[in-house]
This record gives sequence, structure tokens and C-alpha cells, in this order.
Amino acid sequence: VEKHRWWKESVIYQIYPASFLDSNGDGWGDIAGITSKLDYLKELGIDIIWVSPIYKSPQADMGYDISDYKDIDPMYGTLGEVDNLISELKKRDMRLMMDLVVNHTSDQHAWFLESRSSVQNPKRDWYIWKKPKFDADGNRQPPNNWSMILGEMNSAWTWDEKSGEYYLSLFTAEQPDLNWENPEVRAAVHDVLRFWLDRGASGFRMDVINLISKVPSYPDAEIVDPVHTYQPGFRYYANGPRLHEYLREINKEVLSKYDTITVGEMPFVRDDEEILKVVGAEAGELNMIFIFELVDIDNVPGSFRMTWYDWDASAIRDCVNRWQRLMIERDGWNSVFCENHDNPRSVSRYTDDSDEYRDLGAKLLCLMQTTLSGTIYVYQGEELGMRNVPPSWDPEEYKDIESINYWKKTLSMYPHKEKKQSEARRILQRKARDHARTPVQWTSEAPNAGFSSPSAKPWMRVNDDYPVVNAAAQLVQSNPDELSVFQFWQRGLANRKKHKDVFVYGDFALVGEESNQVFAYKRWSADSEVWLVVLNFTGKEVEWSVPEDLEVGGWMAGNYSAGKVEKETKGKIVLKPWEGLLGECG
Ligand code: TEU
Repeated sequence: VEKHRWWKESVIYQIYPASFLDSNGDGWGDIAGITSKLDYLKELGIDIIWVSPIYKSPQADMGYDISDYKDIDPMYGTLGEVDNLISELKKRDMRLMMDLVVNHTSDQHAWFLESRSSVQNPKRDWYIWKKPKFDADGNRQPPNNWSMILGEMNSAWTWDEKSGEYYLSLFTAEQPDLNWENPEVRAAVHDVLRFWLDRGASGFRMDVINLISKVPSYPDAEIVDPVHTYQPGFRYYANGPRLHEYLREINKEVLSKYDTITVGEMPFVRDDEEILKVVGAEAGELNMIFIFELVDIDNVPGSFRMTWYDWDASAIRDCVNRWQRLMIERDGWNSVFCENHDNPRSVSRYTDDSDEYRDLGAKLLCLMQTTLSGTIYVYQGEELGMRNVPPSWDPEEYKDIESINYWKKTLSMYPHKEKKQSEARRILQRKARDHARTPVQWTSEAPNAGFSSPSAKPWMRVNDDYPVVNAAAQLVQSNPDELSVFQFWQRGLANRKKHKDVFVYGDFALVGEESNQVFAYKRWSADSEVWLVVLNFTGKEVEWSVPEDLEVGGWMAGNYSAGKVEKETKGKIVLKPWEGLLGECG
């Protein structure tokens, strides 16, 4: 693995600005709120913050629908406040990553308003417009059967009555896809990148960047779900024919002239060779990607998010193992993450978020992430072990456009079917994006947990558990024998940096028998000791045999203890529920 790259060793913290910290009491988080917490983040061990979109936006999809790439939405602040944020970051030797959303714009972006205004407009071709099709009965139909990603039962095409054509809108009707085939569009995007790099940003998280090239014939998708009219079409727009050309062009025109970090969000693609074209050391495209294997672990394969699929530790193990190999054996690079703003809370999803196990579960996941190769991304609140919203919340509390579309559609399709409705409720309780979007719980202060002033009404309801789960409680070490989740992350990140030859750049191998309960691996480098990580991904006591060829000198850390762990180092050991161990081997 190619060493000594700052973007490989850095730890990134994702901020979902609406829910991070509200400094002016309007119920929405803001840039000044972010700036006021930089010391907190520095203390945690963060080097870079990635801020989800703060540009001007009608907020149909919480800022992932941008109407001006070069201005800030007033609800978040001003360009001057971003400049101030950047200089405060620099003082602390930290950096800023912007969220670049250029597969689509808002339908209120000036480019789209022009494009929509008439078939002759010079910007018509900046978006993807197509004539309708007609069925045997003469009814108007969209150009193909692709379904919408954030409203999976609808068509991905939106009808424009005025010009008599459809435009492609893969995510929602308010997010028309840009036409990257048009060189003017690409030049306009390059210009946006330069604007932010010149202002002092250090790089970009690139939203669904692998969807920018579509198969030009726009074929119908195969039917995977006969109940619905529209079908997932990602075969025809994920890693499409010109993707690599476009990415290399971004590099040549812009990135190569700056010292940047780039991470491309890359859903729907699993092919190793295809991935290495993007993130291989010599690829010249992106530093790393977000691959969805781990966060899609509970989706029905081939489907979108609003489905449920059972999984166990072997699925985590296979996925992690594959990724560690791709990095280490083939000199690729990648990101390590369990959470973001599009997924439920990891402690609720991969472990047990009951009062008894929440703390242990969050630490188990921390132990795993901080001991894997890849650039680490911590999502706001993950360092506190924040959990999903309680099942008792009514679907009306959910604010995300995807959840709202899903719930409305369920009610309209099954108005009298209680069973269908409760199934849908159950899916929302497990999978909705809202779970990660509740306000960060800073203190135990009622009623807004320090996110906003007590008299404000937060844009989204605060999780009921804030009196127990909050940052203030976790920053103080009340009991020397016990670490909070925050402190456990702090230690994990520090240990990773101290031993970066092992944990960032080192070798990786699975350890022990194949198991659907325990996931164990070892890490080492040319001139280091071997480290052993053992993770019990069940809520039961499990017996595990230390392999005979591993001489474990001692267990240096574990999620049940603040210091050295007293446990056998040879033969059969008993792992407690959700126990994770880090051992040093001779
Ligand atoms: O998400 C892209 C995306 O494809 C997934 O979140 C998708 O919804 C999921 O895989 C379906 O199973 C990005 C942003 O992170 C998200 O917040 C935006 O809504 C979306 O793009 C559109 O910009």
C-alpha cells in the first residue's frame, strides 16, 4: 500500500448541518454552530470535517437539491461565515470537505429554469429531456420504466406539460439530472470545484458521482418487482459508459492543480475491476469511494432501501475482508464507515440499542472501524452512540422526503390493509433515513438537549433518550474504570494514529474458524507486533478458540473495560454479549 498520504491517515467527521447545532434559535443547525464545536471535534481526534450541503437550496431533499452552487443557504449562514469556519479550522490544523452534488441540481436552479423554459433554450440540453411514449391505448407513458430512487414506486421521469417532454429525475422530481454529455455542463461543474478550492476547501465528497453517465439508449430495466410498474434501472446509469472519462477530466482540469481529498459516493456497483479503475493507486480518478455493501447489508439484494433482509456476522466478515484485500493486495484505497445521513444508527442496526447493550454495541463498532485500513468517517452522534428514534414515534414525525413518499404511497395503495400498513411502519422504524437526522444531543437540558435554545422548536424532534445519551455526560470521566463511548472513540483513534503502520497501512488476515457469530482478524506490519481483533456480533455468550499459532501476550483493550482486560489468552475463551477485544501477540 502506498504510504504517507494525509488523506489516508486523516479521520473525517460528517456533519449534517441542519441537526448539528443551532446557534441562533431558529430550530435549524447552522455554520456558526459548527464553528463553535471545532474544539470538541479536535478533542475527539478529528482532522477533517465533511459538511453535507449548505448551498442555497429549496430543501426538497435537505440541500441535496442545490439552486446555487456558489452561495450559502440563509438558514445556514453566509459565505463570510464559511470563510471564518475555514480559518478557524486552519488554526487547529483541520480541513474542510464540501459536499459536491452534481449528478443533479434543484429544479429551482437557474440552469434548470432556463432549460425548462422552452425547447429552443440554449440550456435545454443541459438536462435530459425525452419525448413521451404511448401505449396501445394511446396513453402517454414515460420514455422507459425506470423507477425513482427516493420514491421507488414512481417513474424516474417527470412530465413537463408546457414543453410536452419528460425530464430525467432519478432521485425526486425536484432533482433533475444534469446532462454530462454536454461539455458546457462539465465545464460549469469544474468551475464550481475551483470556486470552493480557491476559497480554502480541501476537497469534496461527491454525491452519487457514479451516476453521471447514462447508457444513451435509455433501455427499459429488467422486471425485478412484478408488483410495481417501475423498476430499478441502475444497470443503465451506475458506472455508465463515460464515467471514467468524466472523472479523469475532473482530475486533469481541476484536482491535479490542488492538494485535495476526494471521496465519491458509489452506490449499486460491486465489481472489483470497475472499482479499481476509480480508486486504484494509479487510476487518477478519486482517492476513495463510499461503497454501500455494509450499509445495504439488510436490503433485499437488488432492491432499494425500504426492504428488510436478515444478516449475521459472516456477512460483515465477507464484506470487510473483501475490502481489506482490495486495498492491501491491489493497492486501492477506500473509506471505512458504518453511518451517514442516509442510514439508520449503527448501534441500532448492527448491535443492540437496548439500555443494557447500547454502550457496548457502539464501542464494538468503534473497535472494528478504528482497526481497519481505509480512511475513517465518523458520523455526527456516532461518537456518542446515538440510537434510532423510538418505535413509538408516529410516521408523521419522519421528515425525510423518502420516508414521506414511502408512507404516503403505502396509505394510498393500501388504505384499508392494516397488515400492509404495519409492515411499512416496521420498515420505517428499521430503515428510514430520519434515524440519523435527529438533532445532536449535546446536553441533558430540556427540551432540546442543547441543540437549540430551550424556547426554540427544532426542525426535527429530539430523540427522547437525550437525558441519558448526550455529549456533556460523556466528556467527563466520572468513573476511571469506565469509558464513555466518546472516550472510547478518542482512545481508538489515538491508538490507530500511534500505530498507523499497522492499522492504516498494515496487513490484514481473517483469524479462526468461519463463524456467523464472531468476526476476528489480525493486523500487522513489517516491523510491528501482530494485533488481534475479536468481535462478538451476537447478544449471547459465545465460546471462541484462540488459534494455536497466535501467542496472545495480553488483551490491551475491550469494550467491557477501561484498561487491560483480564481474560484467558490461550485455548477456549468465552466472549460476553457484544464483546470486542484487542490483543497484542508476540
Ligand atoms: O444518496 C444516494 C443514494 O443513492 C442512496 O442514499 C440511496 O438513497 C440508497 O442507496 C437507496 O437504497 C445521496 C445522498 O447521500 C442523499 O442524501 C441524497 O438524497 C441523494 O444522494 C440525492 O442527492
